[in-house]
Amino acid sequence: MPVEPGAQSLLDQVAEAERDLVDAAARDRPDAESDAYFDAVIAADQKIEPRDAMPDAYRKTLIRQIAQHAHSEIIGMQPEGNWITRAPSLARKAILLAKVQDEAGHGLYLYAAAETLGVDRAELYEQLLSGRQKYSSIFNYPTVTWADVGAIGWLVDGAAIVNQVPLCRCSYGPYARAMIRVCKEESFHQRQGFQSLYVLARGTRKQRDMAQDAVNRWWYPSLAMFGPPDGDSTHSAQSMAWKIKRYSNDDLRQRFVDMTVQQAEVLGVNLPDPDLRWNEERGHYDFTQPDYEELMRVIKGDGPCNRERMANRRNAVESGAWVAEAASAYAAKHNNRQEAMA
Ligand code: FAQ
Repeated sequence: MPVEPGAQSLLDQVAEAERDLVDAAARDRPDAESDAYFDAVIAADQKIEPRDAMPDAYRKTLIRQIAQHAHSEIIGMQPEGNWITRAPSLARKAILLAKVQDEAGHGLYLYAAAETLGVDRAELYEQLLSGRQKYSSIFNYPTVTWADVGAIGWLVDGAAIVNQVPLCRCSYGPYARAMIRVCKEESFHQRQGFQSLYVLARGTRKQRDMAQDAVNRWWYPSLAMFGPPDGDSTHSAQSMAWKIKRYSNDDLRQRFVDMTVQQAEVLGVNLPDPDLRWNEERGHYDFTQPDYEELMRVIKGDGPCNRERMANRRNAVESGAWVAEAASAYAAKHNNRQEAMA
């Protein structure tokens, strides 16, 4: 659309004023290569981007956490993937397939976010397979009945959301942005789990027992997902100072309990904790802590399904190597053609 003559000069003036503002901001801002810039960005609650200088320890912490998170998403496909062939209806199968595919997608965004910190995805896979990097303890528990799929959606995705919504405000831009989409999808996952359990909890006696049994088995492992208690958490204080983590492990665990008690009432299932009760003074529910010694054993590789999960992962890498090679060859050919045309 043509611009009227008077309007053009106004637009030029606005553009010039904007340029002045940007120049002034650049003059006042410390050099993006400097430590002062990093400190100023963190203090102002802004985002650190891949091109910015950052302390080595900040970079290492992010690589550790984002890689562990990415590994959790892809290993996390296994417990529910176990039920895709046995879902009780076509609709449930389609929903479960979509959910498990979403987890793969989350892994991909997260590996991509980790790569912006200068590590190679292949290196991260290698560290997972060699046991040097971990994945969430929760995925080392078995899915023995169909109700476990509902309990994972409701409790595990529910816990994941409580932990991950604050990560949308993490100080590292690529991680924070990846978490926005992940959280939207996890929220849908949580609702489908709730809905699936809701149906079972209103079914036959056997279905109701199955739903309750699944909740009994997933409750404490879900509480343990939030990590060790604050007093034993090695990384929390520094990660909170850097605004990677926004809340401590115990604060998030409490938030999850407070939210879940009311949902259990709507579902009509019992949470397996005789000491769970509202504490008027604290304004929170009191609850029994999970077994943190068990959490440490599971993290170190000695949970009910650790060996099986890693064996499946290794097998997927080996038997799928030809697909990865073909995809890389195709991408290289496509790039070469694009470059030749350019
Ligand atoms: N499992 O000092 P802290 C999902 C380790 S995704 C294993 O408190 P930090 C979606 C910790 O790494 C679930 N290891 O550590 C889904 C550290 O070990 P290191 C994954 C654990 O990092 C749903 C040591 O203990 N979510 O569910 C665990 O400050 C359904 C000391 O702990 C994320 O990764 C654990 N539970 O806090 C998919 C979220 N807890 O490295 C499929 C991002 C602690 O010193 C189906 N991560 N450790 O040897 C985080 O928010 C944090 O990393 C925490 C741990 C909160 C997990």
